[in-house]
Amino acid sequence: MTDKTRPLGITDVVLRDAHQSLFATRMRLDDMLPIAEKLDRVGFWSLESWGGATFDACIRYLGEDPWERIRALKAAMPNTPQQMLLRGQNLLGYRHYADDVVDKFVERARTNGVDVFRVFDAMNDPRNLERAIQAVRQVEGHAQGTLSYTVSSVHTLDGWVELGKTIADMGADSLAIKDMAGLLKPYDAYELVTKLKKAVDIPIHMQCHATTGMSTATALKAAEAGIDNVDTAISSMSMTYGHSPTESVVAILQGTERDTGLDLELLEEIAAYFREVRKKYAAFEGSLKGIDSRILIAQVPGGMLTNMEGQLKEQGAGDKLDDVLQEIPRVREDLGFIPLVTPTSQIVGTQAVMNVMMGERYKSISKEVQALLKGEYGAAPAPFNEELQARVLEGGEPITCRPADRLEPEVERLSAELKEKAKAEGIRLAEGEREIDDVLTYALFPQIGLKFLKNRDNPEAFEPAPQAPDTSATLPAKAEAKAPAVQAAAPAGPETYTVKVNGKAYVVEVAEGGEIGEVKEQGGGAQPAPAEAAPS
Ligand code: PYR
Repeated sequence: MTDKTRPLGITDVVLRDAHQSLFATRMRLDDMLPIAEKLDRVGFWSLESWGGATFDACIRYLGEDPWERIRALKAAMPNTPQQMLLRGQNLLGYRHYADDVVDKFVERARTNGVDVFRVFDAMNDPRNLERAIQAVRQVEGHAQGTLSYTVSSVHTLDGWVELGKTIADMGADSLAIKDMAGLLKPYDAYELVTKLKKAVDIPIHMQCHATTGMSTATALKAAEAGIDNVDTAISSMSMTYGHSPTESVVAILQGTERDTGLDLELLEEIAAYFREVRKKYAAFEGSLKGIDSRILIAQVPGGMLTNMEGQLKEQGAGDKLDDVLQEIPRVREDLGFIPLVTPTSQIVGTQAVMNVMMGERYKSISKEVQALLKGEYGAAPAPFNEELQARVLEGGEPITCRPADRLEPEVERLSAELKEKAKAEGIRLAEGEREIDDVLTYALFPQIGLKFLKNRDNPEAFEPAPQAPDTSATLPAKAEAKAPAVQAAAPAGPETYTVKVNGKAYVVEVAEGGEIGEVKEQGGGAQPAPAEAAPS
């Protein structure tokens, strides 16, 4: 049913996808909690605050327990539904997990504070969404099924509507259009939302990335078509690789039938807070300043482009970017026009880089592309390149069932395995009902999960917390002389600065007297490795 006179609902993504997209998922809980009370007062339909790459970033880089994070956020914002992004059968990792892991993970996420679960699959294979959607319903969460929007010769408006119907028939409470590369054009969104609203009777949500510059216009046309809810990010954490600014969408709709009713002044207070917080994370920011029109042609998510630029530069092949951009659509076609989103964006991107760097297409085929061609990730929107698939199958048969049907239950085995390792290595696991949370951390990320559990109380094992920039360091000598109080309060010994060169962050020690001391690469680079925390 289409009701074009209801207020448009807003999901603000500042606590998850905004910093995942803008500064490699590095925002810490300590920078979220001080503003939680204000965020909770806004009246957002939901706040996206967990999932996606945040779990990985917490345990890999920040030394923060992701379970503790969601508990703290839920407690600090009791009036606002907390939303997470769940990669269907991949949960928050990069492979398919057995159904019992999916069930347990969803149950524990719900218990720890998640209300709304946005569930997507990188192949758009509905069989990969089914179990997670059922699991969310089982624990009385809001199950939002997702269309991972992409553009190709096999993707049609009718096809999207059919997929939407399939997801609604699975029992989803709402349906999200997830436009991770910012490819959904405003007038196409109008048509898509109009058709979906006629075809399904669950609310429609939408997230568009701003990278191509179309997202706010797309939100507006979707609102005109009667969409129920859109994602935005508070203005100081919006645009480029991220999303449309919340305040702009709120202001555009003020006084119209879709007026969100949100308070711009309160939103501005929140924006002011994040304007300062963001400065601390400058070392992790990508280089994009405005709009990347290359994405309109290459049709890849913005984060993927930055990762690839970084990868190529590290290999001294920065000049090969254009070749790789031409290769990506060809690899994607060979793999059945799959959407590009975690983990398929990394899989396609890496193979495209390999094809270009080796000077020959598929001279070597990555393990992940082989798995994909064997059907281990599910069905693609179009047939795979037959020759390539035959080469990988070596006479064998492809998998045509739901991939997780081939997986044995894993929770008990992993639980026993972790306890044994914990005993052998003197790791203290969480007690009582929370012990299973540690098992799930280990289940999703066996190596870095174990390393995290081992070092949970040892911040030294992780990236140092970012500091607010020391603005006094940039003042000329004359101004320094005017600020003796600051000077007197400054700690003795060397000052440290973060300097960014070619997308990598370096921590530079400057001794008293201005002598440059030790130079260390910070956190292994400013951009996440492709198999890790790529922005959506
Ligand atoms: C993620 O899977 O992390 C996305 O943001 C799509």
